[in-house]
Amino acid sequence: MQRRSPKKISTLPLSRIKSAVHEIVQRTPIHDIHTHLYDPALGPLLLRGIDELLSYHYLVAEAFRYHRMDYARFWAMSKPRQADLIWDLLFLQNSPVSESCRGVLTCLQALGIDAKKRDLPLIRKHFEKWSAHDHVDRVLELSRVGRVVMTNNPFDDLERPLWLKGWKRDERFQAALRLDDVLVTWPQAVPRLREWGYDVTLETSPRTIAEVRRYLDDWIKRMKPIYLAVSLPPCFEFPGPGSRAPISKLIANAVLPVCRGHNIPFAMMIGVKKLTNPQLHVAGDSVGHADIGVVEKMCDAWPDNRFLVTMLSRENQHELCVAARKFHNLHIFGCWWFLNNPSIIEEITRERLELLGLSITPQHSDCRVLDQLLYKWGHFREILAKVLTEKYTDLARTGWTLTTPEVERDAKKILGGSFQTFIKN
Ligand code: FIX
Ligand code: ZN
Repeated sequence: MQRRSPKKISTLPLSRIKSAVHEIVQRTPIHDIHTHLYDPALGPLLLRGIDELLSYHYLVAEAFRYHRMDYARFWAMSKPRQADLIWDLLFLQNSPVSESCRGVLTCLQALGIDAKKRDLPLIRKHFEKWSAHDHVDRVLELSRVGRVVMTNNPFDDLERPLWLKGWKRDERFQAALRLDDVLVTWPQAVPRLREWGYDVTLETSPRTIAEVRRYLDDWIKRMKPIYLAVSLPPCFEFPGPGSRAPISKLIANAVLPVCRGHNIPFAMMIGVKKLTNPQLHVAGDSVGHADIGVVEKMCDAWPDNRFLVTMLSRENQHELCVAARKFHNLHIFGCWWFLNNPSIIEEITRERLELLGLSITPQHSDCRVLDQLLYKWGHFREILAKVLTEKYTDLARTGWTLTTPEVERDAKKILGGSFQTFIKN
């Protein structure tokens, strides 16, 4: 039988690269590997709608730059009243030029809600008609986000009982077991772990280490997390054998061995200065430059562990790329928090592609409000398409030819595929 020659796939001419890349990046589904969203079955834990969008802690911090209201008085206000104040200050009295404000408008536009009338009560009415499940379906479809990784914390008094009861999981929402309470505030964690039947003491004795491992095993079995995660301060030090600090001993002797045993990565989010202004609550965290040497030494000391790392300081980004070139058990991700602005996203994405090719996950959304998926990914896709177009154009100018399936393959990797490969191997 005559073998048919493989279908000839036409190459992309220079003139078509831009439109092809933009179209492909726009339609490629996303694996959003770090958010604060929840399976809709978890009810009120999943924040959604205009009042949550406006009272997002990024906008709270920005609004306080325009008013001197007593902090306690602001926090005593209801969410709708906080939203009214923020809408007035950041959208009506001043043009909403900040990324967080523009994001709210992008969400409304994507949902087909007209903000031009600037009628907040009318905007509220639009959101009232959607049930949580319909809202989730609509936003995931519009944002083309296929998978969302949650941030799950057994120390959260609202969340823990829901996990103990169990529910039929929405497979679009994957779990990540968060360890800040155990690792960063160990003294406060001890009594709670003991209350839950884990025989731990403040001293991180071998018995305590064994019991922390049991705690991790129990929650890994319950949550089936795709990674364990912790947010670390800029001063976090290498948890070497001689370290005395509980966090170091717990990471080295409990977390990393458990991650190896379950073959799941450990995610370190490094560089947060917690509650620099405590009166701003969750909006009060700041940023500090961390020592990249800690990341390098951990990747070197534990070659059988896989590390997902994002760093909060812009000044850490280039050295994080170089560290990733040295260790294939290090996968870097996201333009986190204060980096999630177009000017910095473009700079970081460009340097990552130039130093690491496609072996990265350049963005996560960190969404706290469901609707934010629409802006955090809508804005990022534009920037990614622009940077990728430049890179492919550079290639074309060397005479290299590109096909549409190759661009589709690359976009899929960058928008979650490289992460999926990393967590599997
Ligand atoms: O530690 C984290 O997961 C941070 O992303 C959050 O604490 C932070 O408030 C946030 O949502 C940033 O985008
Ligand atoms: Zn986060």
